[in-house]
Amino acid sequence: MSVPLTSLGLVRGIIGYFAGMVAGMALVMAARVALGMEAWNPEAVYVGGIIVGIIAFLLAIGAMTDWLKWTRGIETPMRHGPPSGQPAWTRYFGVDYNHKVIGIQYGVTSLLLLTVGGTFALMFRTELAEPGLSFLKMDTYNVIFSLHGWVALASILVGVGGMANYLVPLMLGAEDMAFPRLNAFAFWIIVPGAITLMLSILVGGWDSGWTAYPPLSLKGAVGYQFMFLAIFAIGLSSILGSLNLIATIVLMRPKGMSMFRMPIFCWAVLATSLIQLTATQFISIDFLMMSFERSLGMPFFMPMINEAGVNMGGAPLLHQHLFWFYSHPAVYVFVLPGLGIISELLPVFARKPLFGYRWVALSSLAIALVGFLVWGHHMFVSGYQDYLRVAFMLSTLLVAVPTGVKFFSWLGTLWGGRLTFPTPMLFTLGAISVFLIGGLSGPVLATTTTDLYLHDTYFVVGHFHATIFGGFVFPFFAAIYYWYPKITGRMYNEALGKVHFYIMTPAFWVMSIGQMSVGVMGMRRHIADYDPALGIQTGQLWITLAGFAIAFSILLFIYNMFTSAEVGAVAGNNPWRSRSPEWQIPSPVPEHSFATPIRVVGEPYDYGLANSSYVAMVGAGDD
Ligand code: HEM
Ligand SMILES: [Cu+2]
Repeated sequence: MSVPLTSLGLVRGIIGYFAGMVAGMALVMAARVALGMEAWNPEAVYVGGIIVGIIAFLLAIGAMTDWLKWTRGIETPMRHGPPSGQPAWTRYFGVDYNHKVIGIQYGVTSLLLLTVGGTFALMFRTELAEPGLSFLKMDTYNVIFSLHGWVALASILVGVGGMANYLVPLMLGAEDMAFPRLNAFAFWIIVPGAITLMLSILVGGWDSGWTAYPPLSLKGAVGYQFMFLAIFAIGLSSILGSLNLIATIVLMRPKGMSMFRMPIFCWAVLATSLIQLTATQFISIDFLMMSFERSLGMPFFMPMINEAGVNMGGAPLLHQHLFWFYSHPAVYVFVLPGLGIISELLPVFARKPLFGYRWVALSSLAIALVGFLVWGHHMFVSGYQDYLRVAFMLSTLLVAVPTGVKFFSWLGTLWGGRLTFPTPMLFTLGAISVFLIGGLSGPVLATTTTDLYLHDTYFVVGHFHATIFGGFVFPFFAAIYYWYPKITGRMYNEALGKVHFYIMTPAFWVMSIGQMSVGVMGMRRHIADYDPALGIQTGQLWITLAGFAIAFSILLFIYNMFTSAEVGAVAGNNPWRSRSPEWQIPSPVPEHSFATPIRVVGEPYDYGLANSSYVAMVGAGDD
């Protein structure tokens, strides 16, 4: 069936975005002329364009249509299924309220961003493979590594949203999220955000790295405005999405599912959402203030010392505090859901109960809480008061306790289990190994004395790539392989999955341990070149080669996902013999997931216990 392009919401949204951008720019220019100012001022004019562009995208795609109807008293019945008269695939390219569709939209967007962010990485890693500047100019290098940072982080946030949206309602036996329209809105605002982020390249880019420290971020090209507002849009998505998830988890559990009988992934999502709901405001307001300082001349961050020596302006350190008050807790947003996936999958593939369920559940909350007390460990060299260093060092080291709880639980679950090793299990074990490398490098950085040397070196780069790959990327792949049969009804190609794993995991070890080593030997982060005298060429080359190997293995994964959807063996309802609700219904999951309500009648992870079950389907005539 041929589908006119404009019947796809996404196409209408993109047209709306650019039309809105032009209109917004014209509006600001007209206002400036009316106020007697020169019409063209890139800072102000682009800001107007971006804001109107993002709103126009959402209007054009229809993400606010129902709400606007409500303001006029018009009823809007819930839509189900693909748009009438169109093939089923089109629903993925427009506003759809079904959480499973939205989950896939998030997931695919995440993989797209991962590919784009990864491509940037391969570009600057090629530059770093040998000393001297080979093909990038210094300015371009800065723009590319900066973009790599935020695009990759956006990919993670979106991937987290994908797992949570797809899985949480299914794990609760619920038909959908608490607020389906808000759910669609929270997804679709990411798209104009991501477009805005990419457009920054056309106007000079931005070159500070994702942390955007002033004064550089206040002085650089107008591309900064695109980044600030893009992150604001994506942040709004985080806030709205997390609100929705909290409401769903708290209010929509089935009969018999007390909090301590939820699938453990739901605990991870709850903790994550609490962070997102409360911390995201700080980076949002911070980036908005940056934007205002640049476009309206409000001095929040740039000091202005007058003749009397008095600062009439702002404080650059204020940005660091606001930024890290979000961005430290945010690192747990990146990893808690993935750690939840690890805890979710291990019992299935070990055929044993999850060791210390309650402790694992509470450790997620504890990590979320302590995560708010440690932001100053990013600022040991910022020049703040000495006593703060001690406080932040100690609070940071405290994080090891709840994280350790998770590790012990994983080991306890594996101990004496009847283990099998299909691809999802391999990625789960790979995740633990990688997260361990990252986790162990944390306390080295958290100790002020060592951090004074290691700050801003490649050691930090190695640290956070290992935590993020162990806490998100590996578990994300585990999750995709694991739920692939549930989503598509077919099995992925196991041999290809294993090849993906056996290339990516050792390559990753080489990459992150290599990054840490060259860091200790003196390689600075964020720098396009290095002195051959450091003796790190071999290390740099290995890191680059490992990066390419990882990228290659991910291409295999994408190929596997595409082809297996057509030719994979039919999976059946429950190929992994899981006890979780989503595996008790057909694959692929029908439009209205559960034909009858479910009731929880036992513990979630009593694998290997005779005659125990977790959920029962409530048939007609039951209570
Ligand atoms: C849980 C997973 C973790 C993630 C996802 C993570 C992520 C990150 C990221 C992204 C950065 C770099 C920020 C930047 O761009 O400057 C970083 C730096 C840092 N991390 Fe972690 N981290 C994790 C665990 C830990 C742990 C367990 C500790 C300590 C016990 C720790 C201590 C630090 C310190 C002190 C820095 C600052 C280093 C510096 O810039 O000098 N991290 N981490
Ligand atoms: Cu931190």
